[in-house]
Amino acid sequence: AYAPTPEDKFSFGLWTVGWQAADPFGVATRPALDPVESVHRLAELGAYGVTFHDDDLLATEPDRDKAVKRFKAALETTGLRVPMATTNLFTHPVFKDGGLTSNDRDIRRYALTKVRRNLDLAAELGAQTYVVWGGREGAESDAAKDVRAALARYKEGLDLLAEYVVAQGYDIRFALEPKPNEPRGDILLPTIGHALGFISQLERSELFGLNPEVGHEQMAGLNFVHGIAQALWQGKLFHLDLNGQHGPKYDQDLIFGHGDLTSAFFLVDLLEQGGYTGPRHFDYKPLRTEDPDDVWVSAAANMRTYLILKAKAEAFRKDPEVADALAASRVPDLSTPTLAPGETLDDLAADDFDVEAAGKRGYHFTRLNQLALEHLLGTR
Ligand code: 3MF
Ligand code: MG
Ligand code: MG
Ligand code: MG
Repeated sequence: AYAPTPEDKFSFGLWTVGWQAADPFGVATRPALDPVESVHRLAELGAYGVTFHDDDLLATEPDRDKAVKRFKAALETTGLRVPMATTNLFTHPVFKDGGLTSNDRDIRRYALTKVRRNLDLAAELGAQTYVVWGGREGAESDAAKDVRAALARYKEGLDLLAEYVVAQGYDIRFALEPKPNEPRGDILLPTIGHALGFISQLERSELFGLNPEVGHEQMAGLNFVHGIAQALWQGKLFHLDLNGQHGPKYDQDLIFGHGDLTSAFFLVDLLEQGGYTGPRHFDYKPLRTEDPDDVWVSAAANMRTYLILKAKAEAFRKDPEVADALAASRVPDLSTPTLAPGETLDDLAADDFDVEAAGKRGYHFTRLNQLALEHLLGTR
């Protein structure tokens, strides 16, 4: 049981299993990993897809053409798909003040060219989602960045890239990935809400959605399940980054479920019954303490945890006592429109409503939440 298959649509970034674990205080603890090995190992573990930044392909082969050729051959042999690709606009010193929103115009022009080159490869490999994480688009000082101008340049860049995708006839949509901070003191588009608001300003807003990451919202103290629900409701959940985080602190990128487990349970419940059909993509980091073999133990753990939570969520939804508790809490009633067809606000004035009595009614949410916890803990 809980053995992943490609039908589960699990995917991993090359940069996740390939992370060498250098951090701000220490050097790498693991050797560079050949992307070809990652493709083979992920396929053996039952994954469906692999995703990459342009530069991830160069981890062990500096010649881009050769690296792409070897990567394609590995995809061919294993049948692994590339559902998503993205651009590294954060590692090289040239991007220290951002890519699409750097104060330096030459750098903004170079960033656009770098994205375009990898968009061509993404299209060739059949990726339908192109993620934009603006990790260096931000500032440490409010004097250093004209945020309104930066947003205008962000829009200019994304409008140009969308225009390019349409002109080329690519079947690609963009997914913006919000993050509040790290590596910049403050990053533009810090949360799901900011990103949704920004998308409404883009010329081809229908081509833009989100790639929310569990840990990024939790770093901002926000409820990830609520954020995902709103993205789904607005038709903007194009992709997502699953991982784990323990509250507001540095970006931990723990294995999925190894952070806030209750939130992970309700997230899987929402994804499985909320109409999300895209990849279940993991953006995590194998712990710095782990050796090269442990890396694959950690990759497998992400998928296994997801499948266990999926089974738990299904059991929760099928439990007659849960159905009873949901009804007692009037959860299903929220789906009933507040006015009946044909009614107007005027009709409400005629309601015979006892405010005092209604104010005394309890919602019994404690019983409902305890039932959820007991399913999660395995006692039901
Ligand atoms: C950083 C991230 C990024 C993005 C990636 C695009 C390096 O916190 O989450 O990972 O996910 O650039 O998918
Ligand atoms: Mg991240
Ligand atoms: Mg993270
Ligand atoms: Mg991410």
